[in-house]
Amino acid sequence: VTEIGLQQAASFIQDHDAFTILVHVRPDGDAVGAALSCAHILQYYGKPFRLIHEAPIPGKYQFLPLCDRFEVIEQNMPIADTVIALDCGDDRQLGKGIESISDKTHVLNIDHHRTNPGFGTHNFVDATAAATCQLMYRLAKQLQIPFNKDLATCIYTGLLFDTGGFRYSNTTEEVHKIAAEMIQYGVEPYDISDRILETVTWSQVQLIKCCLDTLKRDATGKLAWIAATHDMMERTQARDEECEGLVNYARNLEGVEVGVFFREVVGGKIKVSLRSKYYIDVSRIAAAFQGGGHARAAGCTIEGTLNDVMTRVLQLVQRQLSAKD
Ligand SMILES: [Mn+2]
Repeated sequence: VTEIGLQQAASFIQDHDAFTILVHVRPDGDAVGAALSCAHILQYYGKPFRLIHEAPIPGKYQFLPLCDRFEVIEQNMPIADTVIALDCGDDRQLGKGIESISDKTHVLNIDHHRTNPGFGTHNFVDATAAATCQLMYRLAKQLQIPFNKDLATCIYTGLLFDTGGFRYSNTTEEVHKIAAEMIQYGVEPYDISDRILETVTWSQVQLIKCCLDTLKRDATGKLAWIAATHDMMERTQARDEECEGLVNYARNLEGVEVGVFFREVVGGKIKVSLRSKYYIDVSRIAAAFQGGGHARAAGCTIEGTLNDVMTRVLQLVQRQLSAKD
């Protein structure tokens, strides 16, 4: 694994000519914000770029400047010479995007997941960053890109999203300082929070109603979980990304240390989201099931039935919890 610093990441952009920008599957505010920040940087240099994804970007991010440049390619991803992969904890997170990478592709991996194995040819990974957009900010500064409202809006969106509206444990002085600077460039904090964090769709609320019926906690009260079945997704017509935040109904319960969300996905698999409050490193639990993430927010996808996967994951979490008693 070649770890590179900020200066070398900047050189990577200066030294290459045409870029393909990739983000993780089911992109979130940080992934889309980072991709579009990157697009703005390349645009400033007049360097051609493509934003490629296997599925359409969720509607709530469409207001972000340059989001219309995303191309949906479901089949035959074009092989790229130079890729910038953003906010991808590992190369499986690239989904079909991985098909655009050959042995000859130069890959700059910019990320902040502590479980990132360094899958790029160049890896600019800083797990102390709250968001990949925080790294994009540093990169833009290093490259002396003049900030404007568009670039600032993309960076601010990533910071806002990955800190849960400046509330999570990754909210630092640097995060607030960058956010304040972005506001100086014209970012409208209320407009972005309303779009990204506050607005819920009707189908999302119908799904929340169903899922709340599944909310349970263990005898210690330190572990709680919630689930969404195929049937619930179908009945409510909710899209995948509308499951975002459901894990917090488990996590936010008073006395709970670890909250878990289970969702049936296609192919007999269960997607698991883990959140913790103070002392359990959920990225380790996710890693035990070939997943990854951060200390307080992680995830994995496990083969098996809902009940089977629940038992396996909850047992492991309980073991971690009792080891800390
Ligand atoms: Mn992120």
